[in-house]
This record gives sequence, C-alpha cells and structure tokens, in this order.
Amino acid sequence: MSDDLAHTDPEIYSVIERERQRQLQKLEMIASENFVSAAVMEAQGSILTHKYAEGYPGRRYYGGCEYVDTAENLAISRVKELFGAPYANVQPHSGTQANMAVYFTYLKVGDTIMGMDLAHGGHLSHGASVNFSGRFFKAVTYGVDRQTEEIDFEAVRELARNHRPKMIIGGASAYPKAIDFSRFADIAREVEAYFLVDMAHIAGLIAAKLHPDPMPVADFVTSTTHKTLRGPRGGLILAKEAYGKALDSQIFPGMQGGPLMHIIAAKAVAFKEALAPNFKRYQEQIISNARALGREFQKRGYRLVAGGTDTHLIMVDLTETGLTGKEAEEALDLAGITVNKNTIPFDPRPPKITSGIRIGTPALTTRGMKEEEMAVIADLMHQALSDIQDTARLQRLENQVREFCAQFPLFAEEWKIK
Ligand code: DSN
Repeated sequence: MSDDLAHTDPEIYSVIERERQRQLQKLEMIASENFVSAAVMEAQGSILTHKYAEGYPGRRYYGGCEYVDTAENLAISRVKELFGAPYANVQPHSGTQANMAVYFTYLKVGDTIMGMDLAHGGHLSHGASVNFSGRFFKAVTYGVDRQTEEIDFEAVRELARNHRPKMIIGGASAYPKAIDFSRFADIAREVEAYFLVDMAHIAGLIAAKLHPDPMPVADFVTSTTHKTLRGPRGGLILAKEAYGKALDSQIFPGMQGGPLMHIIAAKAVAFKEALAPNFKRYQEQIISNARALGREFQKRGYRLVAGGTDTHLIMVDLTETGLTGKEAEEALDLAGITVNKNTIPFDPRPPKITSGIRIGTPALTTRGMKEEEMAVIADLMHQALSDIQDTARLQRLENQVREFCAQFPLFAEEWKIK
C-alpha cells in the first residue's frame, strides 16, 4: 500500500484538499496573507526539513551541514542586498520571535518600550498587555490623531519625553498610510532610545522602494517573510553590523534551537524573486489595487480610515452601515470573500466585535487581478453587506465569486505579472 498522504492520513489529506479548494474558490483579502510561488513551495516542502543545523553557517553543532550552509548563506546575502542591510539573521521562526530577540538582547525585564497601540493598528508584540512584550516590559503606547487618523508625531515626541522609553517601535499591522520612519528616528535620538522598525506588513513595498526605507534610520529592522514579501511563513532580523554578534547569540542559543533549514532555503528563493525586476511591478500593482479598491468603496458610500491608503491595505469604517466588523466578516465569508474584522481608531467596540474590517490586496494581486477586478470585488462586497440577513443573496454571491475566481488560476507552475 502506498505511503502517500492520501493513504497514510486521509483526514489530514482531506483538510489540505478542502483548504486548497477554499483558497481557489474564495477571494483572499486578509492583508497579511499571500500565495507563494511554486518555487518557494517546493523549497519549503523539501527534504531540507530533515536536517539539524544548530549554529550558523561554518560553525554548526552538527556534521553534514555543507549544503544547508550554502542555503543559509544565500538567504543572508540576498536579503542584505534586497534591503541594503549590513547584517541579517534569517533564522527567526516568526516575526514575533524576531522582535523578542531584539528586546531580549537590548532590554532588561521591566524596561520601558513604546509601540503603536494595538487598537490603533499596532501589533501584539509591540507591547500589548496580553503578550510577552507587555508582560515583561513596561509598555507605553502611541496612537493616531483623532482627526487625521494618522500617526501623531508630536504626541509621540511628548510621550517619549515623558516616559523616556529604552526602545521605540515603529511599524503596524492595520495602518493604511506610509510611515515616515525618520520622524521616529529623530524622537528616538532625542530620548536616547533604540529604534526598532517592524516592517512585516510592508516589507515587499520597502524592498521595491515604494515606501520610506527604515534601514538607514533604524537600529534594528524585523519582519515576517510571508506577507507582501511573498515568501514562506517565517521571520528575519536586519541591523547595523555592530549589533549582529549579540543578536545571533540571542536567536541561537538564546531563544531557538535548530533552525528550519527548509524554510530558510525557501526564504532564499523568495529573496531571489524579490530581487528580480518584475517584483517592483508586482508591488506597484498591490498598491494600485488597494487604492482602486478604496476608491470603489468610497464611491459606494463607505468611510475609509485615514481617508485612503499608501500601502497594500484599506481599513473600512462600518459605523454608518450599522454593521459591526464581526457581522461583516461573517456575511462576506458566506459570500466567498475572506477578510478580518478589525478595530478602527477610537473604536467603541471590543476587538472581538469591532466597527471595521481590514482589507488587503497582496493575495489578489498575486492571482493576477488588477484595478478593473477591484471594481467588481467592491461591488460584490457591497451587495453582500447591503443585506446580511438575505442568505439566498449571499449564496448567489458565493457562486458568482467562485466563477470569478475560476478566471484567475492560483496554483500555476509559474508566477508571472503581465
Ligand atoms: N497576525 C498578523 C496580521 O494579520 O497582521 C500580524 O502578525
């Protein structure tokens, strides 16, 4: 009898096949998700998963590392070239672990950190009270201005002067506007704080030089590799050379054991793809699609947080529609459209309900969709949100979405932006 997955474990086989159909037949609009190339998937699913390689290239604690050393060296040199970084560590298993490594290297438990408020678009690992970052460190959070819904740098400066944080964190997970990292860097210098940028969401845009670059102004830059950057699920750290030795020791042996060599090889592939000339075109299309989608929503009477977007995502305020984010997420899901509910700045509703939804375009763009498709999608979403009780309509929309998706094959052998 065959030992392939379908025979060995039909339950998990079925999970994967059903998930494959979900990804094929629905519109994937979660801003932090993307679809990797066949080449990235091949490296990620490769026999490199068998190899233990604790340590770093050329100085491992195991024999037989000569080939995985090459993979890790390629990943490091490519990501350094991509972002103009003097130092890189590609071993963090996730973005949060990359942040953890920076904190644990340069802070003591109880030190003050200052990151963006989760409720204003920040990230759990930037000091949220439920996260290790808010439990081990004293977190002070900044937010956006009530009127502009953009980061209020004067308020950030005031807060920094009052609290003298040891580290300031720039970066967000639900913020549609470009972030001027040099303004944070000025404030960090003034209060003698380290400056960390977590570019996870916008790494692809930065690689394509379509967003202000944190590298020249930050002490440390962390990221995930699977969002706009379109690599395998994982993390990385970039920094000035002087920080490298301590960060390396913090990742291993400080926090992690064996690196995931199959993932590191897949990161190397993704970095190579990001260095190719068509990557910039792809990132431009991600932003153009987000802008087009935003305009289409505005035409249909929806309010966008901060009035629009410079990035890969829009935040839609549903207050005027009378719907909560939770209701919208559920209705859209029935219509074959996947988004996530999200608090909007100064949201009166809790995070499990919310008054908004976050919508991203990376995955749609990977699928080959452009501005004209954004108009169709906005219309489908508007129809779904117009009467969320009308289950027959939602069912009809789901069929329409499925037919629409069929025009954009997903798991093609090759990924090409035309
Ligand atoms: N959970 C991710 C997001 O959706 O933005 C960030 O880690």
